[in-house]
Amino acid sequence: MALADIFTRPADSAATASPRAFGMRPLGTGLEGLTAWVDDIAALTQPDRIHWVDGSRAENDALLRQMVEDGTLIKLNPEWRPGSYLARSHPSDVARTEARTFIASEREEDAGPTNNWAAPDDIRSTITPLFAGSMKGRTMYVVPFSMGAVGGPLSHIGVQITDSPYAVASIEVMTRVGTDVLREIAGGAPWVKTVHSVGAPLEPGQKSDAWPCNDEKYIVHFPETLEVWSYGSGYGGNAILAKKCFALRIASVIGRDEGWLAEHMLLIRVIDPAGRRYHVAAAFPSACGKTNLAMLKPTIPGWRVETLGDDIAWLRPGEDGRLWAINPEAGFFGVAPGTGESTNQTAVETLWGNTIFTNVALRPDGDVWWEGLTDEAPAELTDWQGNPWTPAMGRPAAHPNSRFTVSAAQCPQIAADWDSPEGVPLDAILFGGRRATNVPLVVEATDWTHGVFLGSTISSERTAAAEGTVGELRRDPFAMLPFCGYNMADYFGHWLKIGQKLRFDRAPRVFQVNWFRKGSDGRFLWPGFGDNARVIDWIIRRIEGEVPGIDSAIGRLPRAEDLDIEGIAVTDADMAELFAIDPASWLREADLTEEFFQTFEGRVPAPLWAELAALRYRLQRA
Ligand code: SAT
Ligand code: MN
Repeated sequence: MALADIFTRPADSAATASPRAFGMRPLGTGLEGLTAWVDDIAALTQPDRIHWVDGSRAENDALLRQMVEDGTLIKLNPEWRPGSYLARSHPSDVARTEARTFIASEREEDAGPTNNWAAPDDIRSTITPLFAGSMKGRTMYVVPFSMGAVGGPLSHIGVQITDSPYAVASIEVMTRVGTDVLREIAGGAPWVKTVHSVGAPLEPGQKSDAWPCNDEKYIVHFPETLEVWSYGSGYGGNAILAKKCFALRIASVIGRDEGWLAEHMLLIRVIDPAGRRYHVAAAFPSACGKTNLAMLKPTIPGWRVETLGDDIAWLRPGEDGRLWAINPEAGFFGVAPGTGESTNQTAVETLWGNTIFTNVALRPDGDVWWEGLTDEAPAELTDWQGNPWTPAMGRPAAHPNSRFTVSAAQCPQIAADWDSPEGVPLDAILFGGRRATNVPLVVEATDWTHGVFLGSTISSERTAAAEGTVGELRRDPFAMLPFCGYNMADYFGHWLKIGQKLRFDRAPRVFQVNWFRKGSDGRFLWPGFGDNARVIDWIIRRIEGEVPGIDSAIGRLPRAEDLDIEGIAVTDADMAELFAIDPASWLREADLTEEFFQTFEGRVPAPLWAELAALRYRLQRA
């Protein structure tokens, strides 16, 4: 089949295909395989129309115009926010739904205790009837996309079928969409199948809700057949299947099998006053400041940061014994609240236009607002649900998980080579979370295995990015708890194995950081944001061997004099609290780690148990 024929295929070619046992039909490769799959899905979901997305500007314009007409998007005032739109989701569809997210591997132990497992056949027979006719009255879009530069050595291709034009517009920002990708498929490149339906079929003549969705939700991953099926939600990671579903859950499985890592990490280049360049990847749970760190403006003179990615990094050991990283995405899907001139000026500048906002507040002048954008709230607003709002009401105007979707290229400090196919060699890996107590500002792992141990024990206070009680402490190893597509204990083992492929003197050094420690008076001890560069400065001086690390029970700490705190309001007492290690509460953490490791029923690798034993030994003597 010729590439051009795809766009002119009659929509009714699918109607002749009969619904089959989905996922069971051998597809073959190339465009024939793709069109056979599209026909299968269309026969199942019965859309009115099929639209093959070519990724062109004209197509995107038409899509946005249609969504404005349908009431899904509100066009913002172009004087303030050109080319930008506001979407308001259904109030029940505002975050990833982890309880409805499943890993359907053949064997339960391959999903592991941290995932919801479902037997593939069982869950197929549950969801297939839901998808049957689920696109009636709607357009089915076929979106071919590439994660990483098209054709790059670490890039991977996917196709998303969706009945949500909002999802299409978002995927066009977040990935590389278009005909180049079809050309790769035509050339035989393997691709991941992702199917998404909001689960809101229309009767003839029925008008769609502005934000169609269904109370019943399923986000199902089939790691063995490289498929994702998502039903019922139009929001974020539930609907932009390229992101968490593919680039993390499915990609982590591909990485396990191929010898690389798919990680929930930002990626930056740090340039010191001498012009030396370092590459740092950092894993933090959702809504813990990854985007802020990715767009850091150092407060120490002479330092610069260039952004490479803010959420996902794919890491691959190179021939040279170093660990190479790419950002597979092409845009940012960032948390709006807390993003302002004083916290992330770069993000504010990035959002000057061409941005899709979701669940932020609308100003009377047709611009947007959210908590933290400015110190003072405007006198009146329309809140994220479309109701009149004034500051006196005492509730937030924007949803705490409200988001912006914007192209990475629009970031003023994006690295010129941010989408180079080979990526960048890593010098340091940071693990962090939101911890009010116990965890110091920064601690260095003594070696790779200790670094993997630190990653495996990360815990963090819950945020609004996922459903659940905000503030509750939960284990979030490598910030991958909701995103690892296979048994997390096997994943720890895979990290250890990757270390063996690196040259010991070229492997990135591993650090644990915590910007969120609070003093006994309940206030944050560390200013965070641009001042986090002071911690990175120490990290780089450690890499260069310019300063010693002080051995402690939990890892290497800075000497007080080596952390540059000149000009910031951090007192000696604050510094002492920031680095205080209380052996008794750390021993309690060690007990919790043991409990956590035990949930994996013997699968946690022995070197990590040895690290735990060594940690306890050091704490008991501290
Ligand atoms: O909704 S997403 O999963 O894409 C965002 C996040 O949780 O980080
Ligand atoms: Mn994330």
